[in-house]
Amino acid sequence: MTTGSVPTTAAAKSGATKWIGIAVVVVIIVVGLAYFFLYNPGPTITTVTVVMPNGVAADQSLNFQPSTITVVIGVNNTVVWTNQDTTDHTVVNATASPTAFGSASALIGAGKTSSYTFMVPGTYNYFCNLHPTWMKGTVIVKAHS
Ligand SMILES: [Cu+2]
Repeated sequence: MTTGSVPTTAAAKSGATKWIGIAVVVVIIVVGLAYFFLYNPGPTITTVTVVMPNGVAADQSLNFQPSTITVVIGVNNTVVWTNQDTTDHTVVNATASPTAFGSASALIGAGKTSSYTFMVPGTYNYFCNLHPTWMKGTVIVKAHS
């Protein structure tokens, strides 16, 4: 038994273990980054549905459902109004602010939809000009954080 050979072997084993550990960590990081950059699908933009419920043309207790929504640009800033009633309705921007949208002459027939994509942050009040006293809604548009 020679002095020095045992410590040298132990040091060699310790060094190999360390480098294997480092290699494993590097591989995990590289694979993780590759997965992130190759397969990250990016944000999924979804739509928000606002219903014009059945009976809203006559029943003044009904309204757009939900009557107030909050959307985020780049996330869910396309709003789809769905007419589930049996008669026409419209979506008209009440104040043309921050930007105008909708149309008093674009009737949304029974079973039809109309959509708008909001690109400017702000609070948009709108109404149905055929039933303006009780069909009133608000879309709050927020910038992406
Ligand atoms: Cu209406």
